[in-house]
Amino acid sequence: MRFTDRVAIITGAGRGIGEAVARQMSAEGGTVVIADINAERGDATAMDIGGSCFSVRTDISDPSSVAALHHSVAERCGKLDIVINNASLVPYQKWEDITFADWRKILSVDLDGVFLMCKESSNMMRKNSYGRIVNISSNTVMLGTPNLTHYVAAKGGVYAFTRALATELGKYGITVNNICPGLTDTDANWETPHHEAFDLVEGMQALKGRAKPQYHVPSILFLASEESHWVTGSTVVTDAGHTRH
Ligand code: 4PL
Repeated sequence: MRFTDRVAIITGAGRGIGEAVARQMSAEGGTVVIADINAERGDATAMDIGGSCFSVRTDISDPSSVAALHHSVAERCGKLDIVINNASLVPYQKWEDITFADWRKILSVDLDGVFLMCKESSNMMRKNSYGRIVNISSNTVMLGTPNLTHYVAAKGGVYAFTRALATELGKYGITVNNICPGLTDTDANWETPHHEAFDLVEGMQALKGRAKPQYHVPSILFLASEESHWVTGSTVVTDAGHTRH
């Protein structure tokens, strides 16, 4: 099994794409730590996955919460091999309505959160000269999708940061890559009008159908596994050819 003896933190894994990754990584032998701001949802998902999976309530935009997460992983697991930076807020706001406070809120979770996680995680991974960081960006970075200016700015930051961090961490045996999913059938998208774009987006995809969270899992787990040892600073676009990146 690909993840035997590996310890992974997956942010936002209480549901959606993160949950799908947590389930498969766990099935392949990994010790999965669900870091979700919604403790009830994180606990319920961890309980359902069972085995060595557990959940730590985490606000990735809060430095002390991210530090506490890493302390408990160090205590309970003794090391850290893999981080999937999946958690994000998915807003839907017209440009005309966005205030600076809205902008700051999205940037603090979707970009600052990835910085804080990478900072703590890379310090832990360095101790074993091994690490896999997989950041979840979005194909909206290429598309400039409407009603998402703050989100696109944050995800574009994640995309560019991935390349720069790969440069910094290569010498420690840590790879840093990112995934750009397209529009996906998740609760987060059903909670906003984004789901109204499913048919329009399907029309633009080279492959037909509506993305389920599980469709992104093989690409994410490849980048999280030892098999991707010669890949860093790279991007895999899992959007059925919507952008043909
Ligand atoms: C194509 O990541 O990739 C809407 C909302 N449309 O969050 C996304 C597309 C959304 C996307 C996304």
